[in-house]
Amino acid sequence: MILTRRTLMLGATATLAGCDRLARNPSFREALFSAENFHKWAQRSLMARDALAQEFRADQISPIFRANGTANPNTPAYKAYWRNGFADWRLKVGGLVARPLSLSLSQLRAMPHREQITRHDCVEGWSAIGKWGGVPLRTILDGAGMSSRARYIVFRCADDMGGGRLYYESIDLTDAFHPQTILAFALNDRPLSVANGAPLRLRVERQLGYKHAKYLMEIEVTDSLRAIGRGKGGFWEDHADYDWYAGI
Ligand SMILES: Nc1nc2c(c(=O)[nH]1)N[C@H]1C(S)=C(S)[C@@H](COP(=O)(O)O)O[C@H]1N2
Ligand SMILES: [Mo]
Repeated sequence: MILTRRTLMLGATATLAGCDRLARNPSFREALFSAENFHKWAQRSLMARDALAQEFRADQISPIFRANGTANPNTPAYKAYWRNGFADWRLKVGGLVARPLSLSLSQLRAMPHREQITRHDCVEGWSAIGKWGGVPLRTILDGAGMSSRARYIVFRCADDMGGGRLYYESIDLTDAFHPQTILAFALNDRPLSVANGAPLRLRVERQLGYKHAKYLMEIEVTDSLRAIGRGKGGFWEDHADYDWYAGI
């Protein structure tokens, strides 16, 4: 609930006070921040979704960037990748694209990249500041050539959340093209550790921690989230009613 108020207060204007009241109602809230309806609300609310997240100074970096959720996928497939330094790992990019891609870590590292010192906010109530290095998601999507039907980017991960259900998340094209949305392979000038999502994880700086998919395996460009998991666009959205839009 606090989360939703924060989202509304930071993202919108005083004219949304009535909306804020409504947003405390759980079923209205679920509708408002679902993938299906969020864009309609955002368009009407003058919400500046292209604004940059705050960046910090190097001396503000947290001494330890704690790990949350999966800290090691520990599957036979992931262990095999890890054992040889992720040399055989590939990021697949597919779905509604002209040119499906399969990118190695060294190919990703050779692309133009970006560094940013940002604060990660987890819904469970902790934050950490870290310096991330990686390739803008936009560069990858431009390389693959998205169809004009594209509406969402789905991220599929290597970790099993139980019963063979792998972690997944999704964002819309506004966040996909945001300049601070990167596929990060470095944290605090070191290769990403297993705990923090090696070899590659999403940083989507205008949203809460659970949107930042770790252990990336596959990116799928799609026009609908209906066929992904249970249809709400992410593992926690499907299994714990988290909002699909988790703006901060
Ligand atoms: N694949 C995967 N990505 C994930 C998670 C996870 O369990 N698996 N947890 C999420 C949550 S809730 C948070 S807060 C961040 C934690 O990132 P960190 O471990 O680098 O702190 O990763 C997010 N991405
Ligand atoms: Mo989180």
